[in-house]
Amino acid sequence: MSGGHNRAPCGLVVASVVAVVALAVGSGTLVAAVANGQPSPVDGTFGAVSCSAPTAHGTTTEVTITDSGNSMMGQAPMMATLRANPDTVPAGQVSFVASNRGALVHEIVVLPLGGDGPGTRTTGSGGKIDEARNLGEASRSCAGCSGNDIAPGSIGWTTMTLKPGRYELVCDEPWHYAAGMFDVLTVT
Ligand SMILES: [Cu+2]
Repeated sequence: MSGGHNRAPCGLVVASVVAVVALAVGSGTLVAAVANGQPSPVDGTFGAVSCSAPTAHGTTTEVTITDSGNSMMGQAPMMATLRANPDTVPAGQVSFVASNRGALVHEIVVLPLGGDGPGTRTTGSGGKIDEARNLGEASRSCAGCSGNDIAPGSIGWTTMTLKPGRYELVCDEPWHYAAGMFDVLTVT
């Protein structure tokens, strides 16, 4: 245990120190990205991530997030993708490890799939969807559970118990869902 601190909002105790593991590094700027749990920006390191998730509980699905920066109008990400692999897992504990390999901040939120199918949620005036049925989320940089967002070049993670069914993994940063940042996870 980590001495009773760093208890994440979703109830999991996360490690107080996350090892810095550089993957696929093509740039010398990606060093010491995690200090005191505060990741620093890793500009210019597209595709790289600056930390690794702890050993996950249950079945792990890796969620890869990419983008090509903001549009010129600045309101929506370009070529933003969110893909879970595998996208079918057995019921029970499921861990999501989300790697932000884009240039923008992202997150993943797990919601029951709506009856109209993926990508059909209504986007409000602020570019956000209704998260009232949020089952859990990964939205911290190099840390578990719920926070503000996952910085570029960082990993966020969370674990939850899921019943059989279909779920939608979404990024609910403003206008990201509308730009196509969702994927379906099937729990069998
Ligand atoms: Cu996003």
